[in-house]
Amino acid sequence: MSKAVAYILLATATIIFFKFISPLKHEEEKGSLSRRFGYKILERAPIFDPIVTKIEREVEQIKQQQKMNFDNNNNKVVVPDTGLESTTSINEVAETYQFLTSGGKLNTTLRLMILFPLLDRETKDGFIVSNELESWITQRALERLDYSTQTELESKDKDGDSSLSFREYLPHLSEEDIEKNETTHGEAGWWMKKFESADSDHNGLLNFTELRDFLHPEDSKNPEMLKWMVTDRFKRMDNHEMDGKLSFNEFEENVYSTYETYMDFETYGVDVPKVTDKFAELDVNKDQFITPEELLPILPYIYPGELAFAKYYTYYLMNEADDNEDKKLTLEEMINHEFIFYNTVHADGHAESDDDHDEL
Ligand SMILES: *[C@@H]1O[C@H](CO)[C@@H](O)[C@H](O)[C@H]1NC(C)=O
Ligand SMILES: *[C@@H]1O[C@H](CO)[C@@H](O)[C@H](O)[C@H]1NC(C)=O
Ligand SMILES: *[C@@H]1O[C@H](CO)[C@@H](O)[C@H](O)[C@H]1NC(C)=O
Ligand SMILES: [Ca+2]
Ligand SMILES: [Ca+2]
Ligand SMILES: [Ca+2]
Repeated sequence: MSKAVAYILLATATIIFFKFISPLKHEEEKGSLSRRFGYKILERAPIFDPIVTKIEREVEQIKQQQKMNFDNNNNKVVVPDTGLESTTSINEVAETYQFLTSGGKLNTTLRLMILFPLLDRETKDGFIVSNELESWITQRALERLDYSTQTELESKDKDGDSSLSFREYLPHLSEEDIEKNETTHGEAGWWMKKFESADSDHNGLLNFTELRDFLHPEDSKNPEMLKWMVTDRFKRMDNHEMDGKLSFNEFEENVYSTYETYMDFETYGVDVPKVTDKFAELDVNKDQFITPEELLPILPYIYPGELAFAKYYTYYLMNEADDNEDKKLTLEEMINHEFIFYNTVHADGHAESDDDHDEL
């Protein structure tokens, strides 16, 4: 990779980040979205265009390389000249090139023209319906989960068995810490419990699938992992009694409003149960408390993960771009609303392991 290419990639990424973070001009007009919620979706939504993801990752690598050169050369800044060759073929860089305008920005109109037929798949009719959009965006979310899991695995798997032991994951913990088995948030015992919940075959190692659950509990299908997550959140919210269950007041104060916001969005406000009704419905054994198990049915609404946000992003895009309100997007409608497809502000691939989005 030449200096010029690296420079243009950096410049492009900067342009993407700053050019497209424009105010959400249209959302207020249609009424169903609060400004705050719109931003929240864009913060958590997957990146729509894989080429943007690719550029971001290349930029990340260049930065890493620069940092290494910086460190190795006693604070002398060195522009990398070979930094990407190991993981990025010249072809891929060249591919990126064809989509740049003469000003070196990504030509998003051209990109949408290229992507449109890839989305218009289930019935190739020149329209993108909600399902087609959702499956595309969900795929982007899955790729992102896999990428961050792979990155974490590669950086920590010292013995190369494609799994992580507890010590590989947290090498800084001392024997003493582990001995003490302190279970408050962030201490050895707390990590251990989380690790064990993710280790579904209990062999003391997290393979790729188990590690992904560990890193992204909200997106897990492992019931143990989900139960761990809810129990953990309850502990931190339910600080009066620590009984691990929610009373009606705790439910109303800490959970219901989040549920209501997402439900309101998903159903366009027509099907949002009242707090008393929802509490009664979830409290299956009628003891006037909600246990972590009883909360499982509404988890995607209170602790939405990447996959839930893929769905919300789909609704958002449909809502914003469907000018003639026929529940389908044409290429023209998408191009008219280009910026919302290139407006996500997520830092890719570096999700923190203790993934606290703190909705509650
Ligand atoms: C982007 O690409 C389209 C289609 O090739 C082209 O018509 C348009 O002029 C390009 N825009 C810019 C700013 O280069
Ligand atoms: C830590 O304590 C928990 C219960 O609080 C227990 O289940 C677990 O086995 C203990 N682990 C170790 C390594 O002592
Ligand atoms: C990881 O282990 C679990 C439990 O044994 C298994 O279901 C899963 O397929 C494994 N994943 C991979 C990538 O090997
Ligand atoms: Ca290992
Ligand atoms: Ca395992
Ligand atoms: Ca339409």
